[in-house]
Amino acid sequence: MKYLFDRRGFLKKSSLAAIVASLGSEIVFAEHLPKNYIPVAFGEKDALKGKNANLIVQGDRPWNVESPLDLLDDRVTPVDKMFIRNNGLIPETIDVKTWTLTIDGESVKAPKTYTLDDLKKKFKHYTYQLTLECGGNGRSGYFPAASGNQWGQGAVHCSEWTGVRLKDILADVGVKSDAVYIGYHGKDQHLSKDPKKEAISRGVPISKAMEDETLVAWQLNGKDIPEFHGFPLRLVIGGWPASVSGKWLSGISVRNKVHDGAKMEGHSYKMPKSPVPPGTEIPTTEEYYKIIESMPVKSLITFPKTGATITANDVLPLRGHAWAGDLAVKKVEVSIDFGATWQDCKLEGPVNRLAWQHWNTSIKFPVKGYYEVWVRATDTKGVSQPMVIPAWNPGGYLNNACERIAVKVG
Ligand SMILES: Nc1nc2c(c(=O)[nH]1)N[C@H]1C(S)=C(S)[C@@H](COP(=O)(O)O)O[C@H]1N2
Ligand SMILES: [Mo]
Repeated sequence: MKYLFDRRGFLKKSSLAAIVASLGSEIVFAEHLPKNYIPVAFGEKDALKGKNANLIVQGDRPWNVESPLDLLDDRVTPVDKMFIRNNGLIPETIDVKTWTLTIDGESVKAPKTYTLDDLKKKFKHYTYQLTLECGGNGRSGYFPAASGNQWGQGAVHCSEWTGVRLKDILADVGVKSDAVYIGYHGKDQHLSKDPKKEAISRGVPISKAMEDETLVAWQLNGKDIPEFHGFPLRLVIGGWPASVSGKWLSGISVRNKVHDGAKMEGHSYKMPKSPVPPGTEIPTTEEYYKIIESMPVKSLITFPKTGATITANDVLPLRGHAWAGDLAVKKVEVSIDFGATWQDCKLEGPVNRLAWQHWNTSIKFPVKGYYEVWVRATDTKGVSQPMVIPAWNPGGYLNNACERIAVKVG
């Protein structure tokens, strides 16, 4: 259907007859179609195709889709239940045969380009389960509302990624001693469709880039990465805001300064260095803000769903996951008395570093009535989740308050 659009992607009025032909029906009120308007039927592909019907749509341009917590019950998140966070529009055409990854930047000895085949043949393959949580997960808990997707707590997944280590690629390219940061480049388009603008181009310090678990991946849960999650190649970095895991990966720049790509500026993915009163804006300079690195400790109840009803004397099984950015979780507790007392849960170790951990317990309720179950995780440094919403911040990031569900015992 390419011929319907001009060079900048705008619909040509003259193509109305062609549109009608490909829609297979007349456009009623076509005379009211604004100039350059793209009918929804010709918009982006449907991100919900093949996805679980209960996902929550935050928006469709760009596509942002959240997982209700009970859908996150699997130990390894299946593709159909994974949240989607796009900043731009997915690439229109993807040719796996000609797809390349170019490593460049001030701090490489010489730029080098790899085909997908080169990557697969040249370097050892690794598979890791990695927790990717959007930095803005939980944003809807902040008041006054911070701008951005009003995520509940479902912008997180822990799936299994297969690829090669970024550090092996960087060793092959040759990195200079002044390297401090890497930044990724993806083939998705900016919402404006201006080819000079990137939708997002973020990165991490070179030390994080060089970790064993930092992958350049082509598989998700044992199959090709699906289109909306970055097909055919993706940078995957667990434990940090998922925005550093670049989808549709075509380039990595090794920088001699903090990467300055799209969404590294302003207060994007940054926290104030000291707390600010709710609703205030502060200058977006380094003096006031720091870039978010490792994500804070957090836990979810994925079974049962909030609102569960059980009969008196029944024992309620409870389970979920917990994670703590670069650290591990050492304790998960639940409370049924609004935080007055806590009971320890069974907690498994992670399958590998940076994978979420599973917890479970069962609870007997003393009498009939309304209860809330609260869950609280503590990381290996002894830091626990707050029971109330943590410090308000202009970007609405890092809300790791205890998750709570309602339970009725009747
Ligand atoms: N190229 C590219 N990579 C991207 C994004 C994007 O819009 N474009 N979104 C980022 C953000 S903000 C998040 S939270 C994760 C979401 O990953 P998912 O859609 O696979 O769940 O991808 C990150 N990588
Ligand atoms: Mo994100």
